[in-house]
Amino acid sequence: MKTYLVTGGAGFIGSNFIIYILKTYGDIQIINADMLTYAGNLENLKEVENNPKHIFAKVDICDKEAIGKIFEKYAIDCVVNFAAESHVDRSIYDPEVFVRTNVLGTQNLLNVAKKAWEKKNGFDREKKFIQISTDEVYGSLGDVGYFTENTALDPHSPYAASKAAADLIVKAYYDTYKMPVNITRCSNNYGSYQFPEKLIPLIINNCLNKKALPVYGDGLNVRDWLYVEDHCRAIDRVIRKGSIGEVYNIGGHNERTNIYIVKTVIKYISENLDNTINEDLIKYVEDRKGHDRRYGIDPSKIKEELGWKPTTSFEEGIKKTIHWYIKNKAWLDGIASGEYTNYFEKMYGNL
Ligand code: NAD
Ligand code: TDX
Repeated sequence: MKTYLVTGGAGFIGSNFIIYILKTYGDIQIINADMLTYAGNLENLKEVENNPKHIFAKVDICDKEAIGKIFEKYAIDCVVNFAAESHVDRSIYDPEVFVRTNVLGTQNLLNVAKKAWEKKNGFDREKKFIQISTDEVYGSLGDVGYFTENTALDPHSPYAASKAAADLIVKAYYDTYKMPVNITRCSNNYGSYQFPEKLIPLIINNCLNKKALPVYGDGLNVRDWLYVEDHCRAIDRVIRKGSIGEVYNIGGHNERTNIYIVKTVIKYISENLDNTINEDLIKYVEDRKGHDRRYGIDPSKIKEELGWKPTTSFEEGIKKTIHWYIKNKAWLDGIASGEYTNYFEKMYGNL
């Protein structure tokens, strides 16, 4: 039996990852350390709530003592660090917590893992620290070209800068101590359990509630979209086969403009649920400060070296996703109250 410490496992990608791992393997138990910020939700883990191989601990990754206790109690084989403040717009309003969690939290996890794993003659090669990072650390692309693992880091938002700083600390633990690490940098994810502050679930939620659909700037910024289960399979591949110290970009060449995404959601909902929903709901609003124009991942390395490729096309994934939110409207309604209402009003005013 292997034991993974998954941080941020009550968030969007972390919960999908835990469900994927427990469904796929019988010999892995997961300690899920999540502080349950506004973005953490144990409802995301209903599918595995009675599974004894999922052990939840309400823990802040910055808390040395609490993380230390987890390592004392369990023989952790692998840390998968999803825990983060993850929303660019929130980082523009309030960067401080991004530095605290994303930078200092990652450093704390590295340090506790190092103490537990380091032996006299170095590290046990079976142990691994996986840092879940993002394509945003590379900055923004023009109309051509892609981010490779060798692209220089050039983050723009406070969120992206905090993730880039964390990546560099992880790299330093490899360069200095030869700690067994990998960094993964994935493009925009979409799928079930994504918090409705992010573009796709926000647009779906607003369509379902017949509210205006905010599109920043000219709507022509491009993001490279990956279905969350494909991301989870890629991380699994990196844990099992990734060469120590390496960075792996993850993406599936699914670049779309934001306005294309918004129109796709409207069309699906109009054809399948409510034909009164139409493009009149679109509202162009003030652009995001420092808005990156285009992201595009070159996934050649993970494809060639680890044999991973995405299995869900964008057309299939977006349909599955919209359908999931329609079926799970109660989950959305549960979130879209309280803190979310205040956030929405602060961000979008009276749309
Ligand atoms: P999310 O915001 O949905 O979830 C983050 C989780 O971390 C939440 O459950 C939250 O409670 C927890 N958390 C926050 N601060 C914590 C702390 N101090 N201690 C313990 N737990 C804490 O985020 P997500 O979209 O699932 O992203 C997960 C990771 O993947 C992040 O590191 C993010 O940078 C990265 N990533 C996300 C995307 C994307 O498109 N969503 C793409 C690439 C990389
Ligand atoms: O209301 C909106 N209107 C709009 O036009 C929102 C919320 C977003 N947008 C635009 C901004 C972006 O160009 O849509 C695009 C996607 O925005 P987000 O969903 O906020 O994602 P992004 O900023 O691209 O960052 C995401 O991908 C990389 C995740 O939030 C990060 O955690 C991840 O690292």
